[in-house]
Amino acid sequence: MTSKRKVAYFYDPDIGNYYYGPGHPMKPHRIRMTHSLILHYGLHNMMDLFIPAPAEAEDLVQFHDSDYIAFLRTVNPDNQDHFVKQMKKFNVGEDCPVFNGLFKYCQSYTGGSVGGAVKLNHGNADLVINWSGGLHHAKKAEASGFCYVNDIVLAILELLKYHRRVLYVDIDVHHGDGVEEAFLTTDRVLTCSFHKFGDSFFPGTGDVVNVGHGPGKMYALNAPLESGITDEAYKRLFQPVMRKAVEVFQPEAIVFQSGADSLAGDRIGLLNLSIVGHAECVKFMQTFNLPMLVLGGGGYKINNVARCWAYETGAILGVQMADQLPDNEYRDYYGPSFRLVVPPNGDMQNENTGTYLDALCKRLLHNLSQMGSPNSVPFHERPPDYPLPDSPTQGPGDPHRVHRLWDGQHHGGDKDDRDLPAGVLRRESGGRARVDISGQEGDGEPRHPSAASAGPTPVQSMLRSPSSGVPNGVDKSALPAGTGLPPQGNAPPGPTPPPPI
Ligand code: V1D
Ligand code: CA
Repeated sequence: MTSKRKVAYFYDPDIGNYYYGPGHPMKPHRIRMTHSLILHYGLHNMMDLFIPAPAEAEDLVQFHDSDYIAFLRTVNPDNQDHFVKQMKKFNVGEDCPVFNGLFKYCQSYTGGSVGGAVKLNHGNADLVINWSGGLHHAKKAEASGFCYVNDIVLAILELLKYHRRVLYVDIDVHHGDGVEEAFLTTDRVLTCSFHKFGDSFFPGTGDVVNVGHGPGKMYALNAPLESGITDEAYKRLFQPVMRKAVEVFQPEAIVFQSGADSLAGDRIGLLNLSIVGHAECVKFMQTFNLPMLVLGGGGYKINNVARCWAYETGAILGVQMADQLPDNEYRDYYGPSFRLVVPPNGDMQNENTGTYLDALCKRLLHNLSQMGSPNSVPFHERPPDYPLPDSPTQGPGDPHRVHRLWDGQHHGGDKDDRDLPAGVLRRESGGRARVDISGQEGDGEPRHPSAASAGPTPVQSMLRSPSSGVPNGVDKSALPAGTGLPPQGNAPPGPTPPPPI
């Protein structure tokens, strides 16, 4: 049943060239490795492939501060010494370094996520995958945890133009703090994060008692975990909580952050999930048959990240994949097993006791029961879409808009007799945009891009007054009418105390 859904996949052939620097755990090369497996398993034949259109500064300021975006656009490794004060202010440094092409990187991964949301909004896809997205820590005016621009917040804002309620699910080992914070006071987004919590584990937020504020109270759900959780234990918590979340919140779209640092053996994460257990989560969310955006996130053992996201692409498409990895240009990364599925660590202790997980599950189900039922207030007005090429908002003075297609450029590929969605360019077969499965030559080490970011162009602030009722950087004008004031849900008159944990 799930395999009949129309799946769109965003991939930028340049993404693997961005390089955070020596010793940094975040390696965009893992996205290229994932893509290579997807191609060599033949999964690309079952999806519509798109190159993301870069998100422009004016799009990024729908969430972020304009001076922060202007800084990201301007700073580069050669001039960063002139930006010492701003780097401190915007938390750019060790975790979030300045590297060549930084702004283009942000434009690319964000373009995939927002372009994916546009596709879902227009019914041009039922499910969209962007493995380069999912950078859940970025704040309104601050980089954090390897994340600069929060593509997830921007994609959810886009989905909210067409969908009353969006469910956000985050299985990265870290708390999805940037997304939670952005929507902390609205009842139109339910954020749910499962994460390792305690022992100063980054970012240190996401305790079970943090449930949201004001109209958004009970619309933030946090599942703090101890180290070593297994597939079986995770499933026992994840499935009932997500089933209940969908039942009471009645989302019209789902955004799923599939961070692969929750896998066993990750260089930073401390959980013990297998690829099969990880994929069970995305498959479970797919059973609700709602428009769904599937994003990447963390993941620092890059061969396992590529295995995991390729396996999940197959799972989404309903394909049973051979365990023997197909030959591919990154073969050397996958030895000695050369298998798709790697077992979890049998020696690792699951520090989450049955008693703890039962109490946590009960507490989360209780929190969800406090949400009240959503009402069905219709949309009165819808904010404009991102402009399409023939949009009247594209003046001659706006060169960025001329060739801009928000839902990406078609990769070409083998589907020569496919009906193309309206407004999507098709490139010539064998043309520049055709997928090159040969990958990069040489030793497989990421190349350092030389692309310099654009010059210092000030970004016009599109943010309205902060008294909008949707704080934390979310521009109320970007949300459909009624957001934030008053809440949509029919919350019960008074909360009942939660069960102990
Ligand atoms: F080990 C490192 C080497 C070089 C640079 C950074 C790191 C590193 C490892 N872990 N940085 C971290 C985490 N940072 C700290 C800092 C210490 N300071 C007080 C904070 O503990 C950040 C971990 C980020 C995880 C990102 C993510 O996996 O959640 C993610 N999701 O989507 C994209 C990334
Ligand atoms: Ca998480």
